[in-house]
Amino acid sequence: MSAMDVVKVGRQDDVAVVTLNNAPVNALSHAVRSALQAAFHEADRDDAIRAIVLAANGKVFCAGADISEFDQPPRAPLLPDLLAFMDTLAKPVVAAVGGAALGGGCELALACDARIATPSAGFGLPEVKLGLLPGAGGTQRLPRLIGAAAALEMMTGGEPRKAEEALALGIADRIATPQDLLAEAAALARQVAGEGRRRLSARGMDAGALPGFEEKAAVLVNKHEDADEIAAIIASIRNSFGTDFAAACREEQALFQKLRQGARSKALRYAFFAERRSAHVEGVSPKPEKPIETVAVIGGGTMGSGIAMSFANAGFPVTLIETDEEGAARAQERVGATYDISVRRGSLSAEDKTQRMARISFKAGLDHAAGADLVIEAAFEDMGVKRDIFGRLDAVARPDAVLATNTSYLDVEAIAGFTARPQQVLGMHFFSPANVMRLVEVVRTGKTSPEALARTLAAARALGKLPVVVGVCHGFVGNRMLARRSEQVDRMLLEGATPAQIDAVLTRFGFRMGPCAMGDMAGLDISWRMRKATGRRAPVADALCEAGRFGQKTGAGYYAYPQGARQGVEDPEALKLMEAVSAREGVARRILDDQEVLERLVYPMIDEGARILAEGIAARASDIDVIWLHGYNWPRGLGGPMHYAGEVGPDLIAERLDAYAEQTGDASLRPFERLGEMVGKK
Ligand code: 3H9
Repeated sequence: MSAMDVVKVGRQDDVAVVTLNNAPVNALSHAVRSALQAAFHEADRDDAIRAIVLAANGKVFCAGADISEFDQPPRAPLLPDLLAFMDTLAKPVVAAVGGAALGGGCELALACDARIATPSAGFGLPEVKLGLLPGAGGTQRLPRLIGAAAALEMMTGGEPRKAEEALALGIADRIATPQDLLAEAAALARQVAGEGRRRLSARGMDAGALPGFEEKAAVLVNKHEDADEIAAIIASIRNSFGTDFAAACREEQALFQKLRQGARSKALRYAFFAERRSAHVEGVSPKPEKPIETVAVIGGGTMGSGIAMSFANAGFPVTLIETDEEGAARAQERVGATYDISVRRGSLSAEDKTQRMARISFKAGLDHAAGADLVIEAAFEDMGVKRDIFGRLDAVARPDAVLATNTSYLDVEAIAGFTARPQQVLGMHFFSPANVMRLVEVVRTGKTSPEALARTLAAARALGKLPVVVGVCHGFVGNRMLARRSEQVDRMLLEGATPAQIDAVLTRFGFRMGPCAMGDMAGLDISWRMRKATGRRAPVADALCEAGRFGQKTGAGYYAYPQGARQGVEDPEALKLMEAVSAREGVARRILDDQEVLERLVYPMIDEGARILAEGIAARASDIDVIWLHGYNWPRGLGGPMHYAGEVGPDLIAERLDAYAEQTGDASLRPFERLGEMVGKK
């Protein structure tokens, strides 16, 4: 698209209409900024023009700065310069906002003299989610408009305000229907032309703008110690209390540039694009020919119920199938009880609960899957059970239905083989709790058809989930990498580390929970049973389970949980037990330093990620990162394991893994020979 096309200029009598036309989201690329400046300049010089309306084509008014330009050297006109130029115009500009005005897009609207919004429009400053502060005058103009405390909330929360709320706050001056938006904006522009411009830069901060700001700021500083962007937002808003608008804007830009160049914002921007990139699957259309409309879920346990709720929440009719009437009744109770928790917390109205429940039919017997476009099996994790279900489903389900399994570990290729339509079989690996977690690993076999995949991905996206396509292997991407970490947890406990040390290392790294506390919460017996079934060992975890220490639910695991406590405390008994296991296994105990603990937890996972990429189980390193960000709470400010590997350097990681393999005699630590090549694979 040429620079001329990204902004269109038209007229409504004596009002120039400047329209953003940069699909898909009207991001303010260099071309758009240049074209906007030229259009404003022209309109200002034209004697036949009294005022200007700034409008936009498409669903999004403007998504702000073009984030993909942040890794390149800045090119004039910069966005702050463009907005400063708008302040110099003789004629007023009114923003006609028919969709989301975000980040620089919101700042662009704030640089206008007034804003008219449609009911579905919104205003937001989400820069904080990218580790940034608004860098085009937002920290100066917004406090002048709505007060410092309200502006602080918007900038540090990052969530947009809907039109009605924006009107109440004073961000929007009026609401108009989409049909009347342009005409009303033009009328308001003419009115402002008669009254004189309403530039926020010319307005001082009045005393009413300040109350509540410092109290809110103090709370935020406490809560987000490590987030430089929060401190920068607070500092920059404080600058707005002075009268020198231009100097405060210069300071804001300096803070913005510093954050933009930092590792945290780089990782957060990477995560933003990684999430969107994962939606593009080679050979698979983003729009299926026949979208999924009806769903059946087999198995009303925790997973099945959560999956059914996800669909019901998004408006899909769902049939939740159990083996008998009692099972169906139990599932209904379970779903009702889960919704009740949300109602009690105030996050769901009783009316919404009723509506959602009404979308789920609780039935006994597989025959009830007959009408569904998509059937998801969430039954017991056992190949015999899957064989039976998929064999019978094949006879019952519509010929064009997609048949999915929610298995976490079993071979989806083999499950597809239980049907006469393997091209319509795939895995949908939801994460627990399925009604909350966004990640779904969508497992494609060698035979899965592009249309079956397209239908599944579109359905998952309709639920607000983040589906990532992966190939068939034990544990798929996430659990396969996790297994490498779990091996090292056990190994290091055997060598002398403590659960508290391991957990503290990972929480300092940025995880919300360490692996031992997590294991105790989930129950150690689940993986113990799985190890026994597959003939694998984890000497420390096995010994804990043999002693009846299954975690929180038994009052003891890696930690002790006295009197049903949810937070574990270090337990001398557990440590004694570990010492005994070390002696039995002939492993000399020593003190491991925290750096070794961290590297042995994280680097083997990265190594496994590289193997996964080399095998084509994941298409891109960034897909692996999306899985870890959304399925396992990898700290977002570190981008994901593969992004982190790029920052640390794969050569160093390989060197450290080699050194640990040498030191411990654990050959599983030897690095993959193509580690460096794979980490760089975009
Ligand atoms: C900023 O403004 C800084 C300023 O304060 C100061 C500057 C000096 N840039 O999300 P979608 C792409 S920082 C470049 O799937 P939706 C996206 O990658 C910015 N590209 O659509 C995707 O590409 P593809 C502050 C962008 O309808 C396509 O557009 N603003 C940008 O689900 C569609 O995106 C933000 O943080 C961008 N800014 O959601 C807002 N935005 O098709 C970021 C999107 O190749 N954007 N793309 O995969 C959003 O939150 C959502 O995109 C939005 C639409 C809600 C707008």
